[in-house]
Amino acid sequence: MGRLVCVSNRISLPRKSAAPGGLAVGILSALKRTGGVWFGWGGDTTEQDPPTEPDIHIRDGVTYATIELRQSEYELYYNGYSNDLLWPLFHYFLRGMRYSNEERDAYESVNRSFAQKLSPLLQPQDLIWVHDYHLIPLGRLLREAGVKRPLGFFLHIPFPNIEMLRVLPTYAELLRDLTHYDVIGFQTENDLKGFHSGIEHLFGAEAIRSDGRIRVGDRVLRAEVFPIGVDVDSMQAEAIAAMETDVVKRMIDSLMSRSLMIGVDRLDYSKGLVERFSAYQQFLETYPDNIGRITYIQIAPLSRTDVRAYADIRKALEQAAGRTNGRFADTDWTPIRYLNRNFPHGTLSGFLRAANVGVVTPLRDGMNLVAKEFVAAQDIDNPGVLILSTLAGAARELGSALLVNPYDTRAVSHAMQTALSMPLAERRERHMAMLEVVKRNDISSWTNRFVEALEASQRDQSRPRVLAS
Ligand code: GDG
Repeated sequence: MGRLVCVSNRISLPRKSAAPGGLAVGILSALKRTGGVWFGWGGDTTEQDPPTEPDIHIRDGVTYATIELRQSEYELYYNGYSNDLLWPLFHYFLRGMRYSNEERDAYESVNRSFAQKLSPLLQPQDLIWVHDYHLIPLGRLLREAGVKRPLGFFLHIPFPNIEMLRVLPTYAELLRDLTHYDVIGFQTENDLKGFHSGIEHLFGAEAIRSDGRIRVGDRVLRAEVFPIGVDVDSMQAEAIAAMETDVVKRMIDSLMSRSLMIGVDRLDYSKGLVERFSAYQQFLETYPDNIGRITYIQIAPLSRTDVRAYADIRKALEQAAGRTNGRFADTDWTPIRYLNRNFPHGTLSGFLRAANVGVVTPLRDGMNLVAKEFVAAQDIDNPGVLILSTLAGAARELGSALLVNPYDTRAVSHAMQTALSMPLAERRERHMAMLEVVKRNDISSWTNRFVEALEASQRDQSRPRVLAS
């Protein structure tokens, strides 16, 4: 296999505390297995012209190549086009989206500078794997820069159906840009269907071949489903070790034998936290026997703090947690412990293991790694129960969770009650079924399958006549 070169908007540098976020968690686990290069923005902005050459750090077989961005461009490309437009649109939040041509231009120009700085680093046998919605045009721009190697793209978030996508003034350009890659990966069948609907709209139904490959002009590309997973063995080992640490022991002692329900999410409106808090309040009202007997810990590290919608959701959550605590708390009990803190991953895994219930109720999510981490972290002899949104990609695989519609707060509150009273035999049965899937679709299977598809795509391009329909 050639050298794997992963490219993402932001990279997690070694020794800096890990930024919470599924993309970084996934890429780092993949690169630790294969070695290779991780290229992306290092987190620094400048008012002047950024240096033309990336900064290079090598650690544990991974080369980290980081670039700087100009502050003004970063705001327009990252806060603006990526997170005020593509993120809400792809998560079906039309009300939250805002289009600006200036931001669109900055998106193109930042992608161009990624291509200019990346292409001189590439070697003849490299396999290039671009990640996520910030970098959709990068494939086209790398081709323009003369890169001939296989190019893969993985979308970590949902891909909307064409009727939704058409709201974007540049939707055709976005779809065309995707066709410059050799392999396009999605989290679920549903996302792939969304992409197919766009391809059909733009190029006609005949562009989608019976073997699932897509023909655009004289190129053939693979669009497939690669559900991202977690490193199950390391998550299990981390969780077991974390139970012996002071921080996890102190948390468990502080529960005073109460049941624990936990949520771990970046603070993001797509994660359904406002609805979840309201479901929890309804749960305490509807099933008052639980008052004083359960503690709900919600860990929600801040993210994208410069984007307005994130400031708004933060305020709404503080108010919601305050309302429930104000109404139900006692001198020796707080119903919700709401923490906007970032914890080390090991500590989180201990918290997940200690929990009786994991609550993962996004309003829309590409996959949701926390759901899989919760399953991996459990004690198989006495596992907790997962409550999972049907609108998370993970629900496609974790059918043995208690599946809920996150908008239906009554159903979610009922699921909380069901989870807390579930007999051991049923908990074990559901957990075992989920663990099997989480193991099968783990992080190495995600990485290997994607890299294999990328290698196979080389053969597709070199044998166009065999593949012609
Ligand atoms: C995107 C897609 C898709 C959370 N808090 C802390 C922390 N985390 C870690 C979790 C988990 C990751 O961050 C979050 O991943 P998710 O998948 O849940 O969500 P997104 O960040 O939105 O990820 C998502 C994912 O990409 C991968 O493709 O599943 O659908 O939206 O690993 O454990 N990690 C640390 N401290 C925290 O406080 N260290």
